[in-house]
Amino acid sequence: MKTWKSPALPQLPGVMPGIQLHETTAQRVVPLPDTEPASLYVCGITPYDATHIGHAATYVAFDLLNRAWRDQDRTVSYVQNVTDIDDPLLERATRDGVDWRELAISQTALFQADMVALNVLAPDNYIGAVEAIGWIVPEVEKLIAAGIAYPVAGGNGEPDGDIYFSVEAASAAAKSGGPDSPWWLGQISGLTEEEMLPFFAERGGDPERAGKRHRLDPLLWRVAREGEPFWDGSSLGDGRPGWHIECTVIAQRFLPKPFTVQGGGSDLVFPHHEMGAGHAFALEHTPMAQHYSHTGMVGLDGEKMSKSLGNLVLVSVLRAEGTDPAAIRLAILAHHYRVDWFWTQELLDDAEYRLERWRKAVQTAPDGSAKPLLAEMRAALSQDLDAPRALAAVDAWAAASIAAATASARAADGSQPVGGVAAASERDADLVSDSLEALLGIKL
Ligand code: 5CA
Ligand code: ZN
Repeated sequence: MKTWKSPALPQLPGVMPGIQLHETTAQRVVPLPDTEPASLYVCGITPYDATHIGHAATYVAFDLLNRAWRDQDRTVSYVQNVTDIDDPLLERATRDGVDWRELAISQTALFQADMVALNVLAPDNYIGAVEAIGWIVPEVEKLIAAGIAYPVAGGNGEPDGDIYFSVEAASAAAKSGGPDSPWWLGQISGLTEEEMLPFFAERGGDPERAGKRHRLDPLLWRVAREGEPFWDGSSLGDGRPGWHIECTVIAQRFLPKPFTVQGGGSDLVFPHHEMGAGHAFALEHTPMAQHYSHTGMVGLDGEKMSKSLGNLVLVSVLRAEGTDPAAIRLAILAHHYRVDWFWTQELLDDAEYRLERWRKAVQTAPDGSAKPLLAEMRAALSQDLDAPRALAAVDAWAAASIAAATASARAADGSQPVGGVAAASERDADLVSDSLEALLGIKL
């Protein structure tokens, strides 16, 4: 699928120090592996009702990582999917009486326009589930041949032949002699099976489906149903793929095995990233990713912002109302990516005020002030992408710049003695602008 266009980044003097990032499995902040290329897979949208502030916050968070890596002069390989066939998309299309393809195409286009407006760098490969079906089918066949996937008999209105992934067979196969990092159910999420069950049921799983070997076995291939779209599944029969296998196959096709960072919101830890890692290990005998990173959930009025609840603040609606997208980005960056937070109008007002102040301050950037600011921003971002700390450093710099400008204006009109005030410097102004653009994605 076509991806969007990224602007060239300004080159900054020096490089970002080694990046530390929280790791979900280890539950602590650790140094990121420095294998080349730096490779990133971030789970993309299911294209109905795109793009709410929660989505935007997740993509802005991993955009900070992308920018930090580029600031280290690393080669970055970034892949994102778009789940352009899945139950919730079909349900929405049916509810609204629209063609599911039209819905997916229009919402994907809207998402991409939002990403451009928010200055989120594009992935190198943007891949739809539908275009991946031809790659997924042979992988599911491979899992069946290995005894890790199995068909379920029909009944209760379900047809014969849906294919499921056996979490027990996969855990056993991985434990018996894989390399250092075998997968087992719970490796990524750290949850017990009892804790997994409600998440599994809530997030697309079917624990009660009759004929499964284990209640937590996830779907790999859903055979065609009356009135549902389907594709040729070769020996699997006509049908469509399950959710987790989509991301595993796309990631393994376009990125190293394992790749560096798997990203997404914390709602994806279980079952999506747990099962995706299980599929990856079963297929390739390597972990899916070296590092798992998850963002907090953004909410509205006390609840998680979600398409199913309908409590959404859409980026496209804010833009249509004339909101500066840089202010939306800045409102997001005011929160550490791992915390859960709630969107409010006040946050946007604060961000607009901050942006205005920075734009004013850069006109009188004091001589010699840019390099220390750049170092502070790099230090903050290299420590678990601490954007709020980077913003605080820019705020302090802006306050000093505005104070210096005020003092030199007073000196010029004779109301204050001359001396001790750094002159405004164009070189510093340029370096501050470039630093904000390259590291934070904020254009002054
Ligand atoms: N298509 C799947 C991933 S393969 C999916 O989860 N799509 S989504 O449209 O529901 O979400 C897209 C991305 O935004 C995911 O990474 C998800 O974890 C993240 N996300 C969804 N809701 C929120 C929220 N309220 N706050 C923060 N991130 C969110
Ligand atoms: Zn995914």
